[in-house]
Amino acid sequence: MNEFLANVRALLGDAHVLTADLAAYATDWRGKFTGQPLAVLRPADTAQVAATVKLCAAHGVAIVPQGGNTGMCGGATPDGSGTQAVLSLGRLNRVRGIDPLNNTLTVEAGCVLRTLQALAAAHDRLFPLSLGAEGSCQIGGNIATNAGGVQVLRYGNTRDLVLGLEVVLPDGQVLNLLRALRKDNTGYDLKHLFIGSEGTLGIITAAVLKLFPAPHANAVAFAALQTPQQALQLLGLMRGHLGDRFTAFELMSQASVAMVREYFPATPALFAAPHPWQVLMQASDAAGQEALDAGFQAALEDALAQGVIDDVVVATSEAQAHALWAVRENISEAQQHDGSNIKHDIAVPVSSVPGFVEEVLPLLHAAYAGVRPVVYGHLGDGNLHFNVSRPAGWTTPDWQLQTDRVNAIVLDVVARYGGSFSAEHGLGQLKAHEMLLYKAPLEVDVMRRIKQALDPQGLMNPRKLLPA
Ligand code: FAD
Ligand code: 2HG
Ligand code: ZN
Repeated sequence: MNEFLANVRALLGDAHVLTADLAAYATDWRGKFTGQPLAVLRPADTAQVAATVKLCAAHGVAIVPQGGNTGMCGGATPDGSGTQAVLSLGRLNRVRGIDPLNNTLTVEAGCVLRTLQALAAAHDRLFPLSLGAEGSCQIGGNIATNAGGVQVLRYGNTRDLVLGLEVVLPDGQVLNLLRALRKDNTGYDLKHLFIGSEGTLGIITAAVLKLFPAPHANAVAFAALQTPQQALQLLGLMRGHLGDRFTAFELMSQASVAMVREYFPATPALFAAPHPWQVLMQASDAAGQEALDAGFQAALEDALAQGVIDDVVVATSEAQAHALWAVRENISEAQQHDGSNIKHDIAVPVSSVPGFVEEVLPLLHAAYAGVRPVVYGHLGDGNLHFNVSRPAGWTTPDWQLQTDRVNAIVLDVVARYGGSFSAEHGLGQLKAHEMLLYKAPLEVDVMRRIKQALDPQGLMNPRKLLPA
């Protein structure tokens, strides 16, 4: 290891091979996983990433790629052996080019998502990926996890937003797939192998991203309703009125909103009395505000007239729209303050969400008196964060010991609905084991064959995504 460290220092410079004060790199955002990195390596560009990976391969050093370290599944956290190097992508933060006529942006992996959104806006374009961690997550991490977020309903998830990639393979070769084409049927589309591969097949160093016309009009509202079934009806109604202008549809249980109000006391009460379920909606349009407002208003009036919603608050300013969004975006952090919860990031067909929720909740309550399910998420995508907070009187460690049982209660029902045990966060080390429980053995086997073909030494993010 000393020889490896000496060589990598010669390559990157002493300042970019960290072996002390590594706490920020050793623990995940949730504080659930802590590892012990051999070192943190901070290459400056693709050539340095390639040379570093070659050096790791020559010395048999395992690599854990790390972007903004906001992942939910411990994918960017090394194990406790002290033998794995964290490869931090933060210095690869250059914009290589923007082509407004082609509607593309070519950037390096370490660019922070919010800076890319701002860059697109400065060119009167939209880069639509949007999620609570956007101030610190990096585009490389977004691509490696195929992140979802709050505008998938209209624009798709990260996979749909990537036209080209540059990847350093586990042997240190640079695979240049940086094409800015919307049509290209020349064999297997290799970029899709790396999107969502969570650092297990190579290191993403750059990408060509899709841009869209900038929305100049926005409408945001928070609606109160009684059941997820009504929320589903509302989704259909809003889309019927607004078509593709309807961009976000986020469901929240009352417990989720109450938790935000408890830990963020400045959060306003939006309705006179609590309602069992609430929905945050957004529509946007490249054309004028008046036409959008009229369509949005007509849709909401229709929903009220049909009794689909009980009440609604429509934002009348940008500041109010931000305040409404803050209620939704703060749920995750509120749950952190409340003590760790047993997370489920599940997907079922959109039409099955109400049935799924109605089936799981009684099972949980029967198993654990006083259990506090905090259910919210991207209903428009059939993706719920079905996070189960500990019952009153339980300590966090005691509750964590229930993880396998709680997982089985929730995920067995997900499986019966033909759903997914990880809709948008990936697997990392949190959910890798579920592969064996809920994926067909042949599917897992094909994944293992791909891993073996690209990473025969097994050095790229070992034991993440695929269980040992
Ligand atoms: P990291 O956490 O650093 O890494 C994630 C995984 O990608 C790891 O396996 C890592 O090894 C790998 N990786 C990172 N960079 C590279 C690279 N360049 N090449 C190869 N592999 C790499 N996720 C959603 O999908 N939707 C949401 O709505 C959402 N909301 C969130 C809200 C909050 C408050 C927080 C804290 C997180 C949220 N997330 C959400 C999860 C997280 O932000 C995303 O998964 C994000 O895409 C991770 O990016 P990152 O740069 O932080 O990656
Ligand atoms: C969100 O949609 C994120 O807010 C985080 O995906 C979900 O913390 C979670 O479980
Ligand atoms: Zn989410």
